Amino acid sequence: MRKSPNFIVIYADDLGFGDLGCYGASNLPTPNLDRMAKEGIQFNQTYATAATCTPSRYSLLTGSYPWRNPKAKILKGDAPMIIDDGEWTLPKILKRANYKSAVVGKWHIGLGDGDINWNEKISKTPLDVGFDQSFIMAATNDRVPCVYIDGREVENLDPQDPLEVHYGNKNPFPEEPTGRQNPEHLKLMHNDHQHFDSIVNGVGRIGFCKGGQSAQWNDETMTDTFLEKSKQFISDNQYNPFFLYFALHQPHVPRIPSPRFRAYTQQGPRGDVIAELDWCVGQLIDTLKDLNLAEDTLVLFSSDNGPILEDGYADQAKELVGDHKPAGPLRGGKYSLFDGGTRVPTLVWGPGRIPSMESNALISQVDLLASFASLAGIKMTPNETADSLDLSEALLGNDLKGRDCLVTEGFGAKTLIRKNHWVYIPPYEGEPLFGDKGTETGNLSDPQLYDLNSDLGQRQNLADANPEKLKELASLLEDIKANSNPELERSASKSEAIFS
Ligand code: NG6
Ligand code: CA
Repeated sequence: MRKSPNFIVIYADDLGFGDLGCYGASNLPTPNLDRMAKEGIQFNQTYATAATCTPSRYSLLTGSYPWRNPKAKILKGDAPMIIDDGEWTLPKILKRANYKSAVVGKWHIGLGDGDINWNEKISKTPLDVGFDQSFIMAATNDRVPCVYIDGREVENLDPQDPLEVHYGNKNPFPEEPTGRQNPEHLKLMHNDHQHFDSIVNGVGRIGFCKGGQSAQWNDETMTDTFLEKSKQFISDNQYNPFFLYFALHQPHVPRIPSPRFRAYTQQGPRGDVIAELDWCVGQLIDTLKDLNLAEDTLVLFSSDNGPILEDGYADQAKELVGDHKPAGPLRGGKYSLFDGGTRVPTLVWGPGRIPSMESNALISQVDLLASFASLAGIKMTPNETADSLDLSEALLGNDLKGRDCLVTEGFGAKTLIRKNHWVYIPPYEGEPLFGDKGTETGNLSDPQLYDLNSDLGQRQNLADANPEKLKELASLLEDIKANSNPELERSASKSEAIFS
């Protein structure tokens, strides 16, 4: 077994804490992920930093909380790159130990540095923030452009049919069909007023596009495409250390599985794409085994934010969900300040290195940067790690405690703090429900305090009953936001002790 493992992060999109068999889902077949959980560590207290995608992904890669960067909010498909040149990223750090890195799948952290010309080389891509290879979709699968970007270029683009992309209220391509004006072209109907712009593959997307026909992705083969690219990268790098960030699109909308998984579950497209995701993970694990890399690789599976049933398309997710609880016992989901927004299924697998167990260590995805660096034997200074703590011992199953506290955010960078088993949500204006999607936002004009030990579902607000705790957490949150992170100082003195 090699001392420093390869790292693979498999990142699902909008998968909830209750969406896998190993976390209690009873009528969704997720045998591969359940096996990973059984053979490795199932973490019950791991958090994405945000209840939406861009900010969580930004933190995972940079080791920095998203609310420190005002640009880290849900991005349009043509938004500029939000990682600055001077920022550390996981692939940049791992380069110090000669890791080769690739991103395959959903990016959504911005591209280019202003107006993108999709027909030329793109100036800022994952290749500019440390990745050696990149095969991505720009944003989400419900947003234009609906093309793959290989390195700096749109794949399969015909120069005779240039691709144009536009976001805004006014459609600059009135001759092209839209979901709003041409619903007869749709094979999947939108049910809000955002997912009805340009039609690609019979699905209305957010944003307008024109041209680039030959480059358009096929939603049904997207998983196979990403899987093939990942397998190729692993195989090409089997003799050197590597980091693969495999960012899958399931179960984000539009949920269009390969025909092999159509009607595979009782839960309609949302269940089917989760089954497809599970299959894909199984294929990746098989690849590692076939190449004899299983013992040299640490695979971490997680999700970027909590679940949502309906998010823009009439795909029967609500009607068919039955008894299944996508967020498990947690309150809220995607967009929410409650735990269902950010507490996500998290598995770590690595035969020979990772024991078979469950862990309640408190971990934030922001910690992956410092933890992977540490596992790769890379020494970092505290200012390089920003908010990221070295929780490598927790990832290996040796430290069962993890952090004391972490900050997460709901929709719109509204921050909250968890310390040990206490959660404090500051007073926030806004609707109690997110649009007509049914998710509870957690907004309340009064402060909220919950004790997760006695009240996992966050139903009993103890703010009035425990003013001291409330004050303690409120001031800790302010401290961290003002940049003095007490935990980081603690971990810095710990690492000095280790390295001196
Ligand atoms: C929202 C979209 C949603 C999804 C989300 C991003 C509407 C009403 N909602 O604005 O469908 O695309 O952005 O999801 O359009 S995320 O997982 O990438 O954060
Ligand atoms: Ca997401």
